[in-house]
Amino acid sequence: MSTVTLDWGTFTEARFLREVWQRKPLLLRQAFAGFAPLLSRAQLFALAGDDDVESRLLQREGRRWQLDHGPFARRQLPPVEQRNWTLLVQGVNLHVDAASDLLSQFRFVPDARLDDLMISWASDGGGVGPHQDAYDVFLLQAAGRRRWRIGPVRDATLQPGKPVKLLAHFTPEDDLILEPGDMLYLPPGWGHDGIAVGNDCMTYSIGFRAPPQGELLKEVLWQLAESQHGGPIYTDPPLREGAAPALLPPAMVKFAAQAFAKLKPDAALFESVLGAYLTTPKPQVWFDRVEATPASLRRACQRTGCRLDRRSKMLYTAQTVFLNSEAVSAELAPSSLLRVLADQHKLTAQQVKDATPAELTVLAQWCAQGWLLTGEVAPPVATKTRTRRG
Ligand SMILES: [Mn+2]
Repeated sequence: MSTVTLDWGTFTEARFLREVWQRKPLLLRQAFAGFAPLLSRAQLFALAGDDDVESRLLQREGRRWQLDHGPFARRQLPPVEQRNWTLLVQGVNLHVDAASDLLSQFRFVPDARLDDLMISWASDGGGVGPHQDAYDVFLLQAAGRRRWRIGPVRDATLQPGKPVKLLAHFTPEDDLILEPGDMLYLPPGWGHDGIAVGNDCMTYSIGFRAPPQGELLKEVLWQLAESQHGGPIYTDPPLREGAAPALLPPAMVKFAAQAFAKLKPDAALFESVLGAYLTTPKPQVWFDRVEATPASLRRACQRTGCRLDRRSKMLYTAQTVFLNSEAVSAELAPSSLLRVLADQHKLTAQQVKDATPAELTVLAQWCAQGWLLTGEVAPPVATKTRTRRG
């Protein structure tokens, strides 16, 4: 567990949510007083060398920017003394328990909004340039110092020909230097430009994604289209001799429009689509199956309780419970125990002992899939089967 906890100072969480969240930036000096980086520079660089980890390297020389995508062997990264480069490592919370624990301090925001913890390391002068994101973000200074210039974006024109999206006409309104433990909150679309002041600058970005409406629509439409799969096939109306061969038949256009008109989405469909979509594990996540009998996993859960793997995603609605893109069976949909697991990320041994047989069965199944962990060391016959989702 990270021992340093978020200190709102003169603010309170309630006041932050009421006055600041999604409205305006806020600098919290010493929000994490005494914060120590969760990973050393060497550990972070090693993580960027891992196939399962998403990382980017951005180097600047004057007005020239170069972007490369990881994984990076150590020798592929510039020397740390070289100025003006930064390494960005995404999804650190998927790989490091302490990072996952840090995110748990931000659960005053719904889990459905949480994206990840990104760690950026920068040499003196390093940064990603002036830009805006479709994210609410907390920028926690973990080591070294960073100068942030921030301001509303009045002109979203981008600099042409750059490998990253850089604002062409950014006019900052505030100029701040963050020291270790300081944290800056920015609402979506707020312009920002962070530059390392001195070497060994590490910034933790805790990002909350605001999904674009079109993206959610795409998921719903996809699901609806799948449900129409195997519908009628197109047949030609009576064809006439001498018709123009390249003309797209209006009957075919009408046929497609009819399929669309037949779609009848209801509220339950939106819930089930969003529940599955928003609990889909990140693309680079693979769970290791646990080779143990259901009975032994049930006993282990009862003895030690259980907790969600840090990569698992769990949400619920009034109707049902979702884990890693799957909804539970109708029998388990009303389970309050599974909702406790979703909110607490763990169940005590006593809570598991009070579980119904159906609840206990599904907990053991999730343990076998590697989605849920017992307090016991994994059985010795661990496994070669890797499954993305069960
Ligand atoms: Mn940003």
